Amino acid sequence: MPHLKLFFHDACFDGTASAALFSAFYREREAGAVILPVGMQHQVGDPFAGVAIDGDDNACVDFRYAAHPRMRWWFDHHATAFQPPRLRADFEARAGDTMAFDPDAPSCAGLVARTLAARFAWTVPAALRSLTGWADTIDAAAYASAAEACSLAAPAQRLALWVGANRDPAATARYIDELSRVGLDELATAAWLRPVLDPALDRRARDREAWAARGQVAGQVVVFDLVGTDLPPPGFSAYELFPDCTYTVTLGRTTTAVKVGVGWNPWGPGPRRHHLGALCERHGGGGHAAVGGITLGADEVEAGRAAVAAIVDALADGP
Ligand SMILES: [Mn+2]
Repeated sequence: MPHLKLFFHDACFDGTASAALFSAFYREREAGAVILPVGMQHQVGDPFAGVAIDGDDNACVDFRYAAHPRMRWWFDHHATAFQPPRLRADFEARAGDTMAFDPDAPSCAGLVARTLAARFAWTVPAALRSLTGWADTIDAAAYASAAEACSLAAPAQRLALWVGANRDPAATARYIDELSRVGLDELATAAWLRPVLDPALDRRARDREAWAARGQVAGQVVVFDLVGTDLPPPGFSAYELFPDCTYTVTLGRTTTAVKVGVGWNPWGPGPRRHHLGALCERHGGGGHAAVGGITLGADEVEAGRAAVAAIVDALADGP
């Protein structure tokens, strides 16, 4: 039996959706193929260091390019896919029908489906057709409202929560395999997902109440100081809970770092008048126009609080 090693962006709805689509395609192409999904995480340095790219055939979806002669299939849409940038030359030289890169694609799942359809005349099975639309929406956060972004009503949104909460690689491999056969609606009813999904749903409801209680509104900014709690950053829930805010500033501490996060509310009342990455740069951080962050040492809570105060001041400034 030929073995395919399928590297994918782990703990990511789009990564697993891309892996499921590619699995469905590959099974049709190579009857009897055994597919071994391998979850990958971004890290400082080469994430493929020490990872064996040694399947009879090897594929990678929704994750950085590996300049390895045995990586035959590769699909990604991240602008940061080539690290260091000179790896792009290797891709340009090798990319044939089995590789595709499109940094403008809202999801990798969509890129996989489109590319395989165009080059191999592959038809996405009916049960998998809703996967690409949901991957586009979830990966690009293309929601009409904060409430929609935080909703867990749709099967895809509950499965995305499971994918983020699950820590068992064997369960993720089973998830990808079943998703590739039955699609989102049927998989979302699977009893074996409940031991991870139910606590994650409860936890989300509890965290939401705690964020609502802790958010401190300062003009058009809402601040979450989460140091000393076990709360994760509120993400889009901040904009659902505080719809009148234009920016959020979050301070949190993990075992290894104090982190400041700054975001702009895309569904909020005001335009973005500040470059949030540049604002964070003043305090040793960085980021993009609409989202920035600062990472400090785990014992630097006071420095983090000072940065939060300075950023709140800066955001209050201006028109
Ligand atoms: Mn993606």
